[in-house]
Amino acid sequence: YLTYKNVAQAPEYCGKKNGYALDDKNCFWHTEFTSKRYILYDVNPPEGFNLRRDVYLRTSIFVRNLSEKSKKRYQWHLVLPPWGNLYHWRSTDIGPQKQIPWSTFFDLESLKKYVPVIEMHEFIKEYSQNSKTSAIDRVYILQNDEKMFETGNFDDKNQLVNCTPDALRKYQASSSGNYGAKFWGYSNVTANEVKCLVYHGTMSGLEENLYPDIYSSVMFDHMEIPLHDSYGTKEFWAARRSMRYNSALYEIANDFSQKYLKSNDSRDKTELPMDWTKEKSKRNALGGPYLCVHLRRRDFLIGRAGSVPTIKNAASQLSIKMEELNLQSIFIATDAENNEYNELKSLLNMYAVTRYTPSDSVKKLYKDGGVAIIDQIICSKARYFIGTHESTFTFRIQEDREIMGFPSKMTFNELCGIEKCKSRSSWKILW
Ligand code: GFB
Repeated sequence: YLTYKNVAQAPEYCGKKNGYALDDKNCFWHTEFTSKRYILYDVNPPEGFNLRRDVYLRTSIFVRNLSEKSKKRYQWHLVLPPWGNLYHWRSTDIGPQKQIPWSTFFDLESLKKYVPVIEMHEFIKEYSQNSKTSAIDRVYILQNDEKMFETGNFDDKNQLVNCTPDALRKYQASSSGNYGAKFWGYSNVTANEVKCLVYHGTMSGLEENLYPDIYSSVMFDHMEIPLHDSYGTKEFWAARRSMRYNSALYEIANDFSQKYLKSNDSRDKTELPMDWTKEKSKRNALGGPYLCVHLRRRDFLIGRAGSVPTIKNAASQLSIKMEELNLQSIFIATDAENNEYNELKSLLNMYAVTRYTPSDSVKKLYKDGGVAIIDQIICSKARYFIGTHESTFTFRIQEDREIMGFPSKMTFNELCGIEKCKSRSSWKILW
C-alpha cells in the first residue's frame, strides 16, 4: 500500500485502478477479499454486568444495520467479548471468573436471530484459519471529548488523535510492529494498528471508521461511549427481546419459584413462546403470588446514599405494599450482607420472606453472573416488582416484565431513598 498525506488528494494519488480502497492515510490494492467482517468491542473495566448488557444492545443494533446498509456485500459478525473480572463478582470459592463465554448466561440461538454473533473462542479459530493471522486489523480506543464541557460545544465528534501513553497502557507495541494487549486474557490475539478516536455521538457514526474494503476485523475499546441510535424504539425492543437467558437458568429459577413461591407460568400468564420473534404484545400477565424487591446495597450505600432506604425504612415501605396487595410472600433479590438481609427478614416476620441461595454446583457452573440472572428471572415473574432507583439491575428486570406483558403499574416501582422519593423512569415496550 501507499501512504498519502491528505484525504482530499487521495483518489488522485492512489490512481483510478480497479480495486483500490482508502482508509484515512493509505491506498491499498487488493485482489481478493472474503465478505465476512467482524466487529469486536470492549467496555470500560469498572462497568457492571447490567450496563454491559445495554452496551451489547447498542452494538448489536449497529452491526445489524451495517449488514442492511451494505446490501449484504459484507456479512458483518459481532464478536462477543468474554465476561470476566467484574468488580461485583466477588465469589472466591468457584475458581477464576474470567473468559466466561456468553452461552453461560444467554441463549446464543436467540441472539443470532437478531444479529450474527460469534463467541471470542470461535472467532479466534475461524479468523486465524481464514486470515492466516490472529491479529485484529485495527483497534480504536474511543475517548470522551474532554473539552466538550469547557467549550459547551456538544456537536458530534469522530476525530483521530495521538494516543497518550495513558490511553495505550493496556496495549504494548512489539518489535514486529503490532500490538499485544492480552485481549480478555488471550495472549495469542494481537492488533495490527491501535488508534485513538475522540468520539461523541451515536453508534451509527462509527461506521465511517470501518473501511471494510481494507479491514476484515475492527475493534472498539470503550464501546460504552457511543450512545443509542434508537433507545426505546421497536428496534431497541427487538434486540432486547433477543437477549433470552440460557435455558438452564430459567429452569433453575422456575423450580425455585414453584417450590417456594407457589408460582406457575401457565397459571400466572408469564409464558412466552420458545422463539422470541413469535412474541406478541399483551398486558395480561398476572405473575406469581409474591412481591419481589430488588434491594441494591454495597457500593450504592456509598455512591448513591440518598437514593437507597435504611433497612428499617425498606421494611416499612414493603409492609405497606404487602397489605395493599394482600400478598403473603416476599422474594428478596439483593447484594446485601447477611446481617442486613436477616434484619429485613425479622422486621417482615409476618410474611414468608425468601431469597435464592445457589447450590455449590449452580455457582460453579453459572458463576455470580448466572446467580444474578436467576434472581432477575424470579423477580420478572412476581405479581408486583419494586426496585432500586437508577440500578441497571432493576432496569433489566423491568424490561423483562414489559416483554412478558405485565400492567406497567405492577413493574415501574422503586423504593424511596432516605432522602425523598426520586422521580422514576418508565420505559414501556414498543411492538
Ligand atoms: O449489574 P450492575 O451493573 O447493576 O452491578 P447496578 C451490580 C452487580 O451487583 C450485579 C450484584 O451485576 C450483581 O453481580 N448484584 C446487585 C446482585 N444486586 C443483586 C441482586 O439482587 N442479586 C444478585 N445475585 N446480585 C452499577 C454498577 O450497579 O451501579 C456500577 O455496575 C456503579 O459499577 C453504579 O457502581 C453506581 O446498576 O445496580
